Amino acid sequence: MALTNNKNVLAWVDEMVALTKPDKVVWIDGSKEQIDALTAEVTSLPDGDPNKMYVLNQEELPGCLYHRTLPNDVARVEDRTFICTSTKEAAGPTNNWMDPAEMKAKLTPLYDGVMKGQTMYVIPYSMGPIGSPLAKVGVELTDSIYVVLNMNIMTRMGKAAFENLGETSNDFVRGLHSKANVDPENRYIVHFPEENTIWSINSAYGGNVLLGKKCFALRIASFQGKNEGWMAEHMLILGVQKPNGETTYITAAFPSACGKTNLAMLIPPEGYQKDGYKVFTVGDDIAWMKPGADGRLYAINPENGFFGVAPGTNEKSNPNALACTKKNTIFTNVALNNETNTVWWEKLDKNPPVDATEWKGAKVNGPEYIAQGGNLAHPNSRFTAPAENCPCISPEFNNPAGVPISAIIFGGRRASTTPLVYQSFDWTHGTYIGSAVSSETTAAATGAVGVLRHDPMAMKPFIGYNVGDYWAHWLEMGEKLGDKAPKIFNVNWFKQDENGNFIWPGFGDNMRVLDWIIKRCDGTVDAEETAIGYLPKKGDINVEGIEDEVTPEIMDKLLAVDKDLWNAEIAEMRRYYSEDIAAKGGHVPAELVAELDKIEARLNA
Ligand code: OXD
Ligand code: MN
Repeated sequence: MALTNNKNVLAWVDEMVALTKPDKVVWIDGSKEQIDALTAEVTSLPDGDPNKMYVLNQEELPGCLYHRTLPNDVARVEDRTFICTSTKEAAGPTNNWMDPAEMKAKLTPLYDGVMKGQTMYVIPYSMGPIGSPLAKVGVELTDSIYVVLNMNIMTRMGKAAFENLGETSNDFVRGLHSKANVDPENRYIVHFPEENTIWSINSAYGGNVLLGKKCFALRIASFQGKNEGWMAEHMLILGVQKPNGETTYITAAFPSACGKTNLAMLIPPEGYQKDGYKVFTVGDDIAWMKPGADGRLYAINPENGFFGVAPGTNEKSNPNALACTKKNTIFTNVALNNETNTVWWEKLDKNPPVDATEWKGAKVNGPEYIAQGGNLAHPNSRFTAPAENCPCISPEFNNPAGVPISAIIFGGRRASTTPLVYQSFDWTHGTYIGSAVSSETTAAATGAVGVLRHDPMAMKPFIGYNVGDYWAHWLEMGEKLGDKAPKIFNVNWFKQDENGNFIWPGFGDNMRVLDWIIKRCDGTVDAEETAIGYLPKKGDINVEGIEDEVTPEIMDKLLAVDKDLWNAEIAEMRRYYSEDIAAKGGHVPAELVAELDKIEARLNA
């Protein structure tokens, strides 16, 4: 039975049913009975069925399920992801583009009758706490129970999501997903931002099919944010509670594999814990931010769970994330320990299961398989875990008003050039710093130099419109926020010495950098004015307890601003703006080019 009398929802569902022709349509109300019944159905499928999910050891992992996707379908597919705006220019140089009508003509035959013999699930969901002025409604149509069960963790799913939609509102995002034949040649992840619509076909991997996440909460939402005066960003949100009980909220944007989930769930060093510092997680991947009544920028995490990378997660690297996965979690493409019917992944511990099933489904001897160079878990294997499982989840997680943001941090993986931390002079300079976010990959085998990958604001794969207009929107937001704007910082946990060793311990010790950032926001610490921004003065990064590792000489290296390297950095940014962006239809704001001139003048003064 339809769960809404919203005319636009009903008309669109009818239209998509006529196109995909399912045998049955089931509206997902979010009730436990319905979830239990779907779980029973999907776990009783025969082995070998690609949709099959498995029940794990219910004593050790209560409520946990396991699933393997097809080997050709294990990650987001950026080359098959499209932004279909009415002009190519509106999509800009960082997106694949096709004319919306042309794309629909191409995909309609693929969707025609694709759900024959199957059930279509209609999933109403809210991104953000239901009733929050920052939240938005989505409806995903899918033929996958795996999608329903994952959306149940990642979003506020079910009838309640329709509560505030009313009969005539058109403000909901239409997502159509079919796994179809999971055919990589016909796999498309397509966004029609002007129509609040997403079409995803021929994939069953989370990042391509949980349409609330990257597709809605970043690509569509960034477009909505530009038009409606708010921001959708690829940012974690954390709160640091100080000994006086006050909490400072910070967001941070890093490209993939730079430790967003780890920073979001950071455990402070012992000295900080003794002093009474606590870190709370509001989100690990996405922030929606809007000015509040007091003029400050407020953020919510639109998600309700964590879709985290499993390999590398362990008791040392991120005990809080590991704790999240102990109940009501869905594991995808990790390895199975057949003896205990539990899960395993690389770096979970030093004991790979002897009786193992690797991520493609073959029974193997774990230690031998690894010794031969195999991965038991796929490197992009995932856990889908409810946020409420997180031991350090913020008490403000469900606050409809969001949390006021004092600082925005950008960062990437840079072996040299970029110091451990620095602060922008102002919002415009901070926007420049965001536009310059990049990460290096090192060709370890040959010891070759790092290859720089630009990833502005860590949003390159997720900006739903012209990247230059996105930068302009950042500048406009700064103007609107004025002196209430968060301060903007850049961090680099990945600086190396001449021998390629990391010289900053990272992980929990990143708290020491957050401490400086918070003091800058509170106005309780001075800074060194340099050509690139404000840097910590000598002695202002607390190294108590790590003095042996981070000596004054190392700290000097961590905070060095090398004139030649920075001149090269500026030259590269000029090339990037002109060749990669402007020459390809991106509108680089003049204010950002002016920042390059200013940094260069200061460097060479
Ligand atoms: C990502 C993710 O790819 O969060 O950024 O999955
Ligand atoms: Mn992400």
